[in-house]
Amino acid sequence: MAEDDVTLTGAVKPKLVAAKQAWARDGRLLTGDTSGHNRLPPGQTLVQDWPVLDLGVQPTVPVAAATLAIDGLVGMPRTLDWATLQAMPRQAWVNDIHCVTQWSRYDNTWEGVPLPALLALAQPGPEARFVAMESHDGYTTNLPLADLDRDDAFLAFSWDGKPLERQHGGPMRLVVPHLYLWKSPKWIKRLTLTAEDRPGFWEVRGYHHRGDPWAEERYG
Ligand SMILES: Nc1nc2c(c(=O)[nH]1)N[C@H]1C(S)=C(S)[C@@H](COP(=O)(O)O)O[C@H]1N2
Ligand SMILES: [Mo]
Repeated sequence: MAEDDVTLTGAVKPKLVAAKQAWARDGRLLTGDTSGHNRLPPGQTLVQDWPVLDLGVQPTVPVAAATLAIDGLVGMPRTLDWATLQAMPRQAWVNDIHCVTQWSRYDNTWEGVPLPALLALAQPGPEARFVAMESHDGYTTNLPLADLDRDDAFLAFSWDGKPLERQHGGPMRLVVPHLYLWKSPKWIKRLTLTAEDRPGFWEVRGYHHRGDPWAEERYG
């Protein structure tokens, strides 16, 4: 096995996928209360631990394979390798995260590189309005470019002062804290800028294209 081979552990959990698809069909967890400016978004429950949520397949990504491609409607397509990413100016963040399966976790401390700095390296074209994101486990999700090109969205390498654990997307994942956490791909490998929105894994199964937790954009 070459040092840059990605290995996959586990199998996709069909029951989990079917259950979450049924939630979307039935509109579960919706409260109709989108007025508040509370720290806890409507319908959410605060947790102290950090649950692990994914399709059931966890890739092991050696740093030799930990590259981030930025392509599509860009002036300069890039494949940024680990050394290049580590050499970029780093920042720290403290934020709250919100999973559509109802849990929220406060005061997470992270280190990484802000997404505007990464996107700028590829020179997004004027027609680029959306981003299709792809991970090593085959997971995909989509967002308007404006939701990634903001200073609170970042590529994370560490959590709570330690390298990001594999189960949470290590060695690197995106974190987009103003939206539900399914918009924060673990084991990220590619960002493709597009003119049209391209729904990802959960979006084709009834989940929202944007996912603002305060507006309860769970489904649709
Ligand atoms: N690559 C990948 N990223 C993913 C997922 C996944 O299955 N694969 N699941 C998403 C969902 S639904 C959630 S809630 C968060 C969970 O992140 P955590 O396991 O670190 O809590 O990851 C998101 N990013
Ligand atoms: Mo989730």
